[in-house]
Amino acid sequence: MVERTQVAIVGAGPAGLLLAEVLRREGIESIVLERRDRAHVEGRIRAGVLETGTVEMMRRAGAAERLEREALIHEGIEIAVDGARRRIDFRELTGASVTVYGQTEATKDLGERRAAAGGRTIYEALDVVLHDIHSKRPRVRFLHQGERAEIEADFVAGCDGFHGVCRASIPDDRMRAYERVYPFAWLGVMADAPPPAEELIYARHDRGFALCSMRSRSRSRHYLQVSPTEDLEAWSADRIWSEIALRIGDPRGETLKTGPLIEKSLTPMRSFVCETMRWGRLFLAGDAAHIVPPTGAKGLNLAASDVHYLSQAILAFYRTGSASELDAYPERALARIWKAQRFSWWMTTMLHNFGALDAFQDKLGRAELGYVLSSRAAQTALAENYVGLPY
Ligand code: FAS
Ligand code: PHB
Repeated sequence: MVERTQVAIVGAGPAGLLLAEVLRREGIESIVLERRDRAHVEGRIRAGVLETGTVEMMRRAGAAERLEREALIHEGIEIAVDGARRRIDFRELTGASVTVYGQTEATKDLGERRAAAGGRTIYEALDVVLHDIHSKRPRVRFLHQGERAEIEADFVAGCDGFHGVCRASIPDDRMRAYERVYPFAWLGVMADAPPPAEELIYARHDRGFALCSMRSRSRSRHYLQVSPTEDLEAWSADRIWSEIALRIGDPRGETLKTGPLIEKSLTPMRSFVCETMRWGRLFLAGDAAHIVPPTGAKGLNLAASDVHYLSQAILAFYRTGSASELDAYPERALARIWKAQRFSWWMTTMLHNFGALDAFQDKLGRAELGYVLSSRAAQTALAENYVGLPY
């Protein structure tokens, strides 16, 4: 059975659903194909900090109502160095703030919005394969409930994340990609415990990096720098809590409130950019094209800015018949992607311990942090990038 639509979107993560809903509200049809079931997609724990631009994109998708009611607005962050805490005042330095709201919740809101509006999302769409991607009628074949099916469209949006099929459908010798892998990972936990401070705490310590973040005033999200091959079983709840307390400068655990852990995971740290964001009528957006280490809180926000540029280009094509904005999409998106890559690499190298792995880099990171905490100009640069550079 062949179904016809304007845009076939592969992946129902934040990039795919945001694109689908922004386009739908502008009268552009799409079908979203997602390999996993809806509960799995909406249950994944990932990012938690939204730039102003991402909140605006959620509004353009008509999915910001709950976010506007429940999200926390943060006007700064704290940085702890060997236990001493300093605040970076975003409001004072840039006039802007960030929004703390779980990616899980944002994905749920987008999924509900799309279902309520009758938008077509096919979950558990397996074996997705792209065909005729250089023709005017690209097709996507897949298996659904044991049946072979096919979608014919004008364009295919590859929003299927780092391990998806869309980027993999670009021949290696035609793809320009850049990568850096970091010699550490993040042990992340979600806990039913109030956060230790009103705002996020980024900590640099001889024992390694730590981050105290949150999803609400009663639910915390914490991260610890560990080795990429760390055995999570070796980390009991007590060990995790005492290590966080040590690294944020609260060795006796006076400010860190503990509670039951509801999730524990290991996140590898890499920087990756595929500059070939367009291959015929295939356009990549989000993690399908780029990965940032989460230290700069840019992953989800870059997916949103890609969707901003791609939706504009697709709208211009249907409104004017001109493909010029589609041709310009990779360059426009990459200009912002590389700036966010630089910021994420900078935050990562400044706040993580390279130890004996790269002692010189370790010294540089400490010197960089010392400079940031002593210079208003450097704090303004950090704040400008953290709240989000303009689209
Ligand atoms: P996603 O990966 O979210 O979504 C892609 C979707 O495509 C998935 O639903 C997948 O099932 C589907 N898919 C894949 N292959 C398919 C196929 N063949 N056919 C059909 N569907 C397919 N960012 C932060 O700022 N802070 C964090 O703490 C943070 N933690 C993270 C932890 C992890 C483990 C990961 C992977 C990322 C994390 N990120 C974090 C970054 C994260 O927020 C991503 O940038 C964001 O999820 C990107 O969204 P999408 O591009 O939609 O990709
Ligand atoms: C999170 O809340 O999950 C989070 C916040 C800031 C980061 C990374 C992760 O830099």
